[in-house]
Amino acid sequence: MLINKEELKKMFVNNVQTMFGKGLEEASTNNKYMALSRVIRDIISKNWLESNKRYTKTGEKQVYYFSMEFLLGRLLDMYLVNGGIKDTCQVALAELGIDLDELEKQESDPGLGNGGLGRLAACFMESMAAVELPGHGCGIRYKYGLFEQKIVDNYQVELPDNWLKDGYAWEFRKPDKAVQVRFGGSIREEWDKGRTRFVHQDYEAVLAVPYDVPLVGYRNNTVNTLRLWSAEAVNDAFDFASFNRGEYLQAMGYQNSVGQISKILYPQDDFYEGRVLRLKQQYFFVSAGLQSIIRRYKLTNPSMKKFPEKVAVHINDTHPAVAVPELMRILMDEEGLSWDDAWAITTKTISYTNHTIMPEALETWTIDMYKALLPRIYMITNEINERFCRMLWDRNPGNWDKIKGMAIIVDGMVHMARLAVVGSHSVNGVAQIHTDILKEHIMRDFHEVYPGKFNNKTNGITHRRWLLKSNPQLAELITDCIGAGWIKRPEELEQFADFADDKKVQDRLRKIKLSNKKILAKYIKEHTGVSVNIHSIFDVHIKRIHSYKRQMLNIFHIMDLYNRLKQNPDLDITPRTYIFAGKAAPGYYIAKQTIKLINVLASVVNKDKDIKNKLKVVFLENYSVSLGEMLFPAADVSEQISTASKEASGTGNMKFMMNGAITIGTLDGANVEIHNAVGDDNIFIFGLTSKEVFDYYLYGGYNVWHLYNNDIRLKTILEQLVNGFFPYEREEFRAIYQSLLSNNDEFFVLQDFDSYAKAHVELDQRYKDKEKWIKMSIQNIAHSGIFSSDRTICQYSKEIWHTRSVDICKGLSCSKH
Ligand code: 26Q
Repeated sequence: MLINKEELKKMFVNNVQTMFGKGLEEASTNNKYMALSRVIRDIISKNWLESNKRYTKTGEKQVYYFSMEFLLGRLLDMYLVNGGIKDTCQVALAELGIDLDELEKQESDPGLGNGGLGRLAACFMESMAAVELPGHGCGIRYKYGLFEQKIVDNYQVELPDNWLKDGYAWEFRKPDKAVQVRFGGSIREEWDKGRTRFVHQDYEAVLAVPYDVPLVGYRNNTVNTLRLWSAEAVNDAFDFASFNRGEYLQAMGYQNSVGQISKILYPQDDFYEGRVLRLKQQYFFVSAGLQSIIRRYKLTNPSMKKFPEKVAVHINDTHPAVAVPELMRILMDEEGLSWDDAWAITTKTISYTNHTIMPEALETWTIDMYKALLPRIYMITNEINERFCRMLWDRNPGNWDKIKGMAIIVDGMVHMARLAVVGSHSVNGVAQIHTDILKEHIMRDFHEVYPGKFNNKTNGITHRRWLLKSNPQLAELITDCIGAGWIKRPEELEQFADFADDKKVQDRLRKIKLSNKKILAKYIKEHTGVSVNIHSIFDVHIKRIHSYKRQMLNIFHIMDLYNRLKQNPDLDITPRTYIFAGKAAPGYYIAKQTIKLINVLASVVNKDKDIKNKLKVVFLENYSVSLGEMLFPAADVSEQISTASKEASGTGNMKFMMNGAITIGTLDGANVEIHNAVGDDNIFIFGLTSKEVFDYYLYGGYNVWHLYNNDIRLKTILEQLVNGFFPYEREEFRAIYQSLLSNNDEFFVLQDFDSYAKAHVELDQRYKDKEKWIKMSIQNIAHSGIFSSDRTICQYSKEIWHTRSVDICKGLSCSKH
């Protein structure tokens, strides 16, 4: 993006005047932020227009990434960095006596996602623009994003996330591009020129209005689009005559119910509840998205034949899986295609990523609900199911059990993952081990039928947000060593390994880490009142709170350390600061109790003089993208300790590694690949393998009481949960105690405790060798390039979407990856 300093100043001051009627002196920080964002918005729109024109002119294949969640993070700084105008902007503002950092903090951090899946979508958007791929997002403009978390009396309290209250600087409302989405009613069949026509009647129409957010590529001219749909009332959606007859309440009821659709993001992740509003949200944005894609396609293409050559639709988990029957509906009912032609186009167009193997996350809808809300979509889904089951029958005549286990509609339920597999040409997992588990366990039967559909695409993160933007000092050090090529070609980070033995580089890296820890320590003091020692090990565990992610294992280990320090205050350990952050789903009792336990434990440990400040525990409230940007650069240790086989990939693990933290983790998700990348010496691996976990589930043989009775550390810790050890109600943590002991410790917390504790001892010893540690840190950074989402996106592009492979992808798709 091109702008010089003086021009920028002029536009900025002018905006302050015209937008707020104020001079610079009177303008508030927020006024100034709004004025600056207007300048940037204007600059971006020029390139945006150009990109769209280019796409139309060249007619190249477009990718549409459908996702219920986009966890974008703040955008101003990314726009400046990617646009190459950050320095200009910083200097221009400084000359006006304004600190850019202060303005940037004014931006709300839109929480339109729960966690990994939503953040992955946002990283993908950034990378697609960076590698000049015509890739756009399609999602929902929730009025309220993921709740704001407050800790009150040690407990999580949820507050609404009103991110739009001051207006959002980066969205462009496009009312002329609105489309209608229809719910309910019934289907009438009519004969028309020798074929059946399906007429949807008595439906309720909703207007889907798009809000577009520009996605700016790194120092190129690409600006892609994230289109978020908002639900509004259609003026003529109900009969005004009946309104006049006094059915005022009914009319108002309609207005209200429409508003609900895009009002709130469901706050569960990896847990499914069959709520009709959720299905409504799904169909709402999928239908609106597909209608607008087809409208655009038809501007330059006379027939639907070439649709799969021009359009790829990717569905982020099964949440947008109604895209399969919806595309069929549009192709058949609106474009007049036959079933077979429509089916060929649909399956060639759609591809699907699976993000979880947790059975409780799999989406299924009751037939009654699905049919009542989406009558035509139900008919089509039913037909897809019948044809699929017939095919299965031909392959396995008489094998009802097998067919039942695979049918899309069975026992009164519609299975969305099965619909997604059958209706797409590609199914991918998000890390090698996860894809293997899909193929061998969860989707084994499907893999047998469609072996060619299954493939792996290990997740990635955008190194421009998670390193260049959030750790500018480290970025500068790397650039000083290996040049700036890594920003466009992250595989070049590898060259940083050549500096592992360089004393000056080691020293600079140490200082950078310390300075990032200082910033975090200040934040911790301000937000929790706890003073932490910046020379202690910053051991960070940040992610959604979930039993399978095993925050409990970390807590138990801290409790054991505390118990040992109480017995022997001179115990030779490096001082540690344990930092937690993460949200629990509001209805997930054990997860909320886990947060409470961390906070209660923190209150015991932090004020105990006996342990001589060797241990501190903090829980930071309201984990978000912005908080993550402060935490990853300040971490020494990255906790990635899920029960093996349960974490599909994880992406926080990659953010830590890229910022030089050392992983302590199980062989789960992408930890396996991180381990391969850095080697045994640069990571601490412990615990059961996924095979061992599966074997326990299959053959039994695990008895939690055995461990309870034979390991005094575990017995002590567990009893401390219920014996009044914590200065809280004695029975407060009974549920956690029970969940472990009565359910035979479903996630093997006790089983992995000993090897986890040993890994920590090893880690502690290694940390004492300052030089060894910093070398490990350099190795981690240097090998993090393959975890850039640029690499991931290039693989999707080449192997799934078959979109133009641009130059920049060349180095990234080498056989090594
Ligand atoms: C489904 C139905 C109803 C309500 C909510 C949901 C729902 C919402 C969000 C189900 C799942 C999610 C999110 C899942 C998720 O974030 N999975 C994570 O995806 C990451 C990106 O691939 C992986 O790195 C993580 O391992 C995986 O847990």
